[in-house]
Amino acid sequence: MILYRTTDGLFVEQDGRFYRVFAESLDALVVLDDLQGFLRSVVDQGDAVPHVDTSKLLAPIGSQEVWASGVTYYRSRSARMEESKAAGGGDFYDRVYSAERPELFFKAVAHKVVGPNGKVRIRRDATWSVPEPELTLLVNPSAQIIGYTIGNDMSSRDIEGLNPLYLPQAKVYDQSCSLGPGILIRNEPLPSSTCIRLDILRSEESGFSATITLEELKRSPATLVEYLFRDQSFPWGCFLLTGTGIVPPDSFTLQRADEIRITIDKIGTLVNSVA
Ligand code: DO4
Ligand code: MG
Repeated sequence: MILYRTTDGLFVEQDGRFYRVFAESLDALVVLDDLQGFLRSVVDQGDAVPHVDTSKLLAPIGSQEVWASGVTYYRSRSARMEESKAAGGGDFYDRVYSAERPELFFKAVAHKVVGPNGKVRIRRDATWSVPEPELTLLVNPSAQIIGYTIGNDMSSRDIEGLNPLYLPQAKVYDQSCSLGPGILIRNEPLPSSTCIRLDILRSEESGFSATITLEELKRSPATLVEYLFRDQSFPWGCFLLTGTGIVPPDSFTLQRADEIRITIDKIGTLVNSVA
């Protein structure tokens, strides 16, 4: 089942049919003890609506904070070691990749998040920007993973590479994160064969494409969530991006009007352009 938020309200999709979800907000659903069971009853009891206007999709977020994990794939470790080598920061990335404690950082609140077909931004003071396509967990206030969506952790690699302490500036700014198109509501983990695909189109032609599977994710989603909830509460739940395993070559930087398409099996495709 996939939950969508639109300007016309909330809808759940099952087997290609859409059902209206009568709930005050996404927040009211995330705090339920059994969201999957609740939505199943909506599908079982409700009449399907004839049509949902996908041009009205919104980012599937309410009052949740968005957090992100770092250096959870070998490719991210190597790319970051290289970009921060001159600044003497390279060793940090190898150490965090091998450490027991993961890297977790604050990424966004709703007003910095862009939805499906919206425009993500590159910083005006950055010269080297990339999208980071990441499986994203929806976690309820009891620290249970209740859903999965697609996240784009937009990153300014030149700023991050200057000094690891500049990470918040490289990562957190207006329109630096996108989420969507909907949330796959699922209590069970996703299979390790789950594929994440990134396509970047420039002038409607392929600029960069790559895929990776969850088999290469070094830490389990459950472990990432366990660390995030240590000494920290989330009354409305939270989103947690699980890190990127795809990094374009160093010669690549995003440009205005590029189109970013991120596809994850069972969830869908998140499409954004660059403002
Ligand atoms: O350590 C810097 C950020 C890492 C990150 O965002 C990632 O690996 O996805
Ligand atoms: Mg990232």
